Amino acid sequence: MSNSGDVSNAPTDYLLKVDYPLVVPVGQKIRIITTANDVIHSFMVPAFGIKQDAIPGFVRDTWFRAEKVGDYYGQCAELCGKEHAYMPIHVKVLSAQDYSLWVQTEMKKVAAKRDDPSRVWALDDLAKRGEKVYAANCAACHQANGKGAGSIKALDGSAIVKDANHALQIQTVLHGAANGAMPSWKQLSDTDLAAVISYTKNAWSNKTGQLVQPAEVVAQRGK
Ligand code: HEC
Ligand SMILES: [Cu+2]
Repeated sequence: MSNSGDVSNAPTDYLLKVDYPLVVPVGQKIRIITTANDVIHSFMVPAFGIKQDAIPGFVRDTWFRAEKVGDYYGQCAELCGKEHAYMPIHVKVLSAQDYSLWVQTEMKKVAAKRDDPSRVWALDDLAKRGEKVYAANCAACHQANGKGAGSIKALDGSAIVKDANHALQIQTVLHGAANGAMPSWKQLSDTDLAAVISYTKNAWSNKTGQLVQPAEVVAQRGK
């Protein structure tokens, strides 16, 4: 093929496809919370008129309400490094009915993977699992070294994390804090929550030896 510069046959979603799009219901106000763990990025979706910097050490928010179902694309809008061209954003807007179907399907997938919350764990096994939960969900804000940044509080040395009374930490992780700047994690399983809490209680300089079993998380959910 000649290099004529003709792009009329190029796919319209070139470099815009992602593995897991952001799925939202149509007509609802959606709040986006941004931060970053390396350099400044920017969350931009032109069709919704939103562009919000994602800044290490800061938690920022923006919102949109999609008026029509469909697939919408955006890209990182801050020149952030050599991979800048490969930070696509894909928002999939579904009707209320399709959205609740999607939620049900995802909940079933999660439930299928869920462990028995009455299992009693040894600290080593639970903390090992918690390290993975931490890397996947918490490190973007609190950093791999637990030091946080700016308004994102450090977990290394935190009085709440080291407290021998586990209730406050479990409640903080379940319900979030600071008006959502620390998000609620109640969608994680009891075992994953017990694991990540036990991990933070023993990682870095927090060598408390404390262990939080999934049953404690179950009990705190009801409070
Ligand atoms: C979007 C950023 C973000 C993510 C992701 C996040 N946190 Fe936080 N977290 C915060 C912020 C901001 C605070 C401080 C809230 C405040 O000002 O009280 C905080 C506070 C906390 C605290 C209280 C610390 C203290 O000493 O007051 C705990 C415990 C905590 N987070 C645990 C977690 C765990 C566990 C995860 C992962 C499952 C997690 N966080 C994911 C932003 C985040
Ligand atoms: Cu970027």
